[in-house]
Amino acid sequence: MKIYKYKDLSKSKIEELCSRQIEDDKLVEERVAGIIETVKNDGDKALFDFAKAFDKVELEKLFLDAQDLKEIASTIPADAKKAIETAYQNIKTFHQSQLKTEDKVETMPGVVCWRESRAIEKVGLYIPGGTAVLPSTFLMLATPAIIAGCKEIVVCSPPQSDGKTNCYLAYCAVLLGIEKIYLIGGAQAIAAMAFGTETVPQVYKIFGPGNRYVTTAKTMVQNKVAIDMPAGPSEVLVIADETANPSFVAADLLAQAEHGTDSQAILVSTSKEILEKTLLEIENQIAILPRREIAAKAIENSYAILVENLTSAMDFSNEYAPEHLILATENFESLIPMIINAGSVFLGNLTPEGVGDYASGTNHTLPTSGFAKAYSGVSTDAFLKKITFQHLSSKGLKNIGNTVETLAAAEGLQAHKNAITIRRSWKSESLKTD
Ligand code: HSO
Ligand code: ZN
Repeated sequence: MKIYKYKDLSKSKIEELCSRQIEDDKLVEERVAGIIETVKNDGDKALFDFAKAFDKVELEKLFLDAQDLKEIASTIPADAKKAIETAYQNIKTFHQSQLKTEDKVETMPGVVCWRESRAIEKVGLYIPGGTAVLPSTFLMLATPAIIAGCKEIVVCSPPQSDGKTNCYLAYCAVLLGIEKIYLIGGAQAIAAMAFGTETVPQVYKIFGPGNRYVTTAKTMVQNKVAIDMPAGPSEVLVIADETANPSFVAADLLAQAEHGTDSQAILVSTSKEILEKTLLEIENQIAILPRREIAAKAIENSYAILVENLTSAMDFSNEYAPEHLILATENFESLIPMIINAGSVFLGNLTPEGVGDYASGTNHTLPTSGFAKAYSGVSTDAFLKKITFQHLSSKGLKNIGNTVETLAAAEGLQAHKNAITIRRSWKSESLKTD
C-alpha cells in the first residue's frame, strides 16, 4: 500500500487518487450488446442457451417455484436461519421508518399543492452468484420493495451447477414471501427483465449489483427501464486518528479488500503511529484469510494518506466521496456535520462496515466510484415515485389566474393563457347569474 503525505499532494494528484476510472472494455460492451439482442429476439430459448453456455447447466425450467424454494430452504443451518431473520427484522424496521406522508401546502389562498408516493409497480432485483453468494443483497433489495408496495417483484439469480439456488437465497425468498426465483444470471438476466420474455415479466426499474457484464447491461438498457444507480467496484475510506485501534482498522480495510481485486480500501490518518501499525496489522491479518489473494491485490491498488488534522481528512474524504466511510475516532460527533459526500457512514471504533453490510438496518446497495457526490444509496424511496397534486378553488383561480396568463403570454403560448382566461370568464359569468 502506497503512503502519501496530504500536504505534499498537488491538486491534480488528489484528483488522480480520487478517480476510479475503469477503462471502457469494448469487448465486454460488444458481447453484452449481443446478449441483449439475442434475448430480445429469442426470449426464453436464449435464456436456456445462455445458461448452458455460461452457467454450464441444462435447465429444465427457468425458475424455482414456491414449492422448490421451500424444499431447498429447509436445508438451511439453524444459525444461518436465525441470523437472516434478525437481519431481516432490522432492515425492515429501518426501511419502514422511511415511509412518510407529506403535508398539503397552500401556496396562496385557494391554491393547494401536495405530493403522494406510489410504488413502482414492477421491479427487477438482480442477486449475484459467482465468487460470493449474497443472500444479504436479496434482503437489502426485496425488503424495501415489499415495504414500498411494489406489486410485481421479479428476482433473478444465476443457477448453481445443479440447476438450483443455494439454501440461503431460498430461505430469504420464503421469509420474504417471494414465490419465484428466476435462474438467470449475467447480462441475459438484465435483458430479460428489461424487455420481458415468454416467462420473465418485463419490469420498470432494475436494482442490484453484479459483475462487469451485469453493470454494462444495466447501463445499456437505460432507454427502456430505470436502474438504481451506476455501479463500480466496492470501496471504503477509513479516517483514523490517535484514538483508533490499528487492529480494528486493518480488519475493516481487509473486509473491503476481500470483495474483489478491484476493491479500494483507503486509509486516511492524522497519526503516523496508527497508520504504520495498521499497515503492519494488515500483513498479519491477511495471511490467514481464505480470500487472501483477492484481498492482497486490492490492498496493492489501495493507499494510505497521512494528514495533519481531521479537517484535511474530511476534505479528502469529501473529494473521494466513498461508498463506505468509517470514522475510526472517538470524536466522530464533531465530524458528522463536515460529511458532504458518502454513501453510508460508520461511526466510532466499535462500528465496522460489516454491520451495515448485513444487519444494522441500513441498506448496503450504495453509490460507488464517486457517485456518492450525486446519488443516494437504495432505500424505500428508490421503489417509490412521488406524484404531485394541485387543486384550485374559485378563490385560488382568482388569485393565481393573472400570474399564469401573463407568463403564458410572455412565452407566446396563447392556448395556455386561454385555458385560464376561459375559466376566469366562465366563473364571473356564473357569478353574474347566481
Ligand atoms: N460491502 C458490500 C455489501 C456486502 N458485503 C454484501 C458483504 N456482503 C457493498 O456495500
Ligand atoms: Zn462488504
